[in-house]
Amino acid sequence: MNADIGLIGLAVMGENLVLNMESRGFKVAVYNRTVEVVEKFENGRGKGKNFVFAKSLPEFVNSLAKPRKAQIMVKAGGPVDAVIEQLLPLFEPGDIIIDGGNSLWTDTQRREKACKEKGIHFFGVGISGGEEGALKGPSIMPGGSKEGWQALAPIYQKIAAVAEGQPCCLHMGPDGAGHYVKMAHNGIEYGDMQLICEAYAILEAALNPSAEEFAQIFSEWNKGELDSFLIEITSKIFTKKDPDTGKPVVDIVLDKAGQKGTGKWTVGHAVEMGVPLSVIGSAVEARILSSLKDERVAASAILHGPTTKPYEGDRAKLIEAVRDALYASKIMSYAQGMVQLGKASELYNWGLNFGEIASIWRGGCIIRARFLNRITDAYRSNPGLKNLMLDPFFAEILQRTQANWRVAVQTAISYGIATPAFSAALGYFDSYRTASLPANLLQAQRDYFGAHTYERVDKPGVFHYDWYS
Ligand code: NBP
Repeated sequence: MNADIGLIGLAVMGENLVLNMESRGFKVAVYNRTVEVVEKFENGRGKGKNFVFAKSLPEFVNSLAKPRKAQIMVKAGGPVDAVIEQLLPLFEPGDIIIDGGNSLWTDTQRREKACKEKGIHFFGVGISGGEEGALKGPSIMPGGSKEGWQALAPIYQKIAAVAEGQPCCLHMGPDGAGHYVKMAHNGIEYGDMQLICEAYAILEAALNPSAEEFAQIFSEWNKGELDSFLIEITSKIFTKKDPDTGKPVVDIVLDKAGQKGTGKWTVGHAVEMGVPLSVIGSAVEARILSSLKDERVAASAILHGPTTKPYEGDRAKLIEAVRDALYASKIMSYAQGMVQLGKASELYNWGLNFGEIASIWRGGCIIRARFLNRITDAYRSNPGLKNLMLDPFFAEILQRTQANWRVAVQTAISYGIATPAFSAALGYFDSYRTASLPANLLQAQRDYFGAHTYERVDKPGVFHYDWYS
């Protein structure tokens, strides 16, 4: 009974996480439903290391030091409930069950409540960084009781990535807070990826750079404000050649994007709470549209875009404009994501700390980026910041980049290139900074057909006009 922690589910993520834990000095018990997987690990990557290779759940539970800590790392949904059900009769009050998968936050809330009734702490822990991050140091977003966190912090803060000397793991709040923050992180990841793809699409349509030139453009961008994991891997993608054809790999990959669901959850809940999440929404829809490959191919023979000429302007200036548009649009995406987190925090009384959230995304995770330091600073200096665009640092960037942002979107429009996320980001900026929107006409329409009433600009009260007289 001396394993510091146990983990159930030795698939890609689980295996790498336990190797990470063991490498930091922890003794880890491991178990997997299909026991052969444990045996394979015992004779493979886990051989000779400080693990308890449990072949049954009772053996696994009995090997854990008290209070027992068991992390579930199985497929989200029913499998998590199945494992909890098997663990509960073997656990005692004070023990801790952790779900480290991508679970829906409402499932986590339900599970936390059920475990609490039995005196057991339940933690929903978001883990980002893919298999590489799991092994070398991910960004970790834990949600659960303060008391349980005291017991878990020494382990999770030691296996997490480190950014600016700080572990990328802080207690997010109670019950579903950690899984919610992870979900919002995934939504932002969708936005970042789509924005990069749109930058690529505009440049390709207007300038048709070679793969080597694209690699150079992205690698240059990665040296400045856009410095991030996703820009870095994008520059590397353009350098890879397909061994069969000798063509750039990017040119032989089919343009049909997949998705696992966290983007849809993020957008769905934002809409439910009345939070605009147009950049991430466009990114989710862009993946859906991309998946309609056959329909798009058929439509391309019927519906034609504008007749275009080779770009006649300055190439370097257009590249700069697209870079600025990407940066400004990215700021909009994070601004919307942070507003969503704020609204969810109010709704569930989580007390989320946005400076801390931005700080733990600076390392280990897919959206890690230099500008997260600035977001951290923005919320640290003004925890009540209503919208990231109002922070003086970001307001200045938006002022400085907006002319180029418009050039990039105009160029896309003139070439008939779809840039839904760039356009949605600009639309959000223009709407948010506008004192008078055309919603006066909208209210008049609502009042006309449905007697929904309206307010006036010149006096208080609620009014209805007799439109049909
Ligand atoms: P998978 O999501 O592919 O799940 C496979 C694991 O689930 C196996 O260990 C399997 O056991 C176990 N399992 C299943 Br399926 N049904 C079970 C059941 N009813 N009872 C017990 N065990 C069951 O693994 P993964 O890709 O490592 O991801 C784990 C979690 O981490 C997921 O929630 C995922 O969304 C999340 N995540 C993944 C990544 C990533 O990059 N892959 C990144 C971040 C988070 P078996 O061997 O007996 O079939």
